[in-house]
Amino acid sequence: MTANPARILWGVGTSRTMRAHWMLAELDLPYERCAMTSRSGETLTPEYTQLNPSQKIPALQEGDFVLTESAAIVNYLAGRYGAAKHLCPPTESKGRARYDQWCFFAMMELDANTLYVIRKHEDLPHIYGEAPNALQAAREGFVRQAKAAVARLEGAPYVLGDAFSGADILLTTCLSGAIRRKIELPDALHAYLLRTTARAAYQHALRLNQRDAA
Ligand SMILES: N[C@@H](CCC(=O)N[C@@H](CS)C(=O)NCC(=O)O)C(=O)O
Repeated sequence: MTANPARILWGVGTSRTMRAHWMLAELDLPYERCAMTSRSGETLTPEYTQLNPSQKIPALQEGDFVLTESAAIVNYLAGRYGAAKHLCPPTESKGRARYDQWCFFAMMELDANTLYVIRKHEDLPHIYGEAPNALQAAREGFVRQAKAAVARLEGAPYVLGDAFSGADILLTTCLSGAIRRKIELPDALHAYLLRTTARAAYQHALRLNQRDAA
């Protein structure tokens, strides 16, 4: 892949930045990497705040167009450049509705409602406070919600069936985040992760998602 200054991905080092690097790798799109990391203060500069007023990574820039929110970036790239690779179903189809269902499920039930609650109260209590009850409920909530994915993945290799899609990028990054937090997952989800993380694009993105990637 050669660098293309017209496309820049801001951010490395987190499961959310990984989503964007992974989709870019699936699509073999050239881009420049701006390797800023979380909680380093780099997202707080006036220059970056102008780009992303929420002061978070990742952000994707294509010329004048700036897009934030990792799931929106994944879906934009898949929709705009991924038709031939079928990385997300066409809009207004039932397939797309099902795709959206899994994307929102991963982002809300797994990422926002449980993993991020754990992150806030386990890693950042000096900011968000100690909240052992919320922490315990979030850990149990993740396990309970993950059962919905098990029910789906016992009958199919990927969330949409036989084809890998952007929804698998979102789900995989949430499940990997849970494993890093020592949340026990059922065997069906470990088997799923073996399938998705064996992809060449995943391995490539994993390297590019590190600050010091060559
Ligand atoms: N909903 C956003 C969340 C982005 C987010 O929370 N990013 C974190 C890193 S994972 C961040 O940039 N935090 C501010 C900072 O680290 O300075 C997304 O999915 O892109």
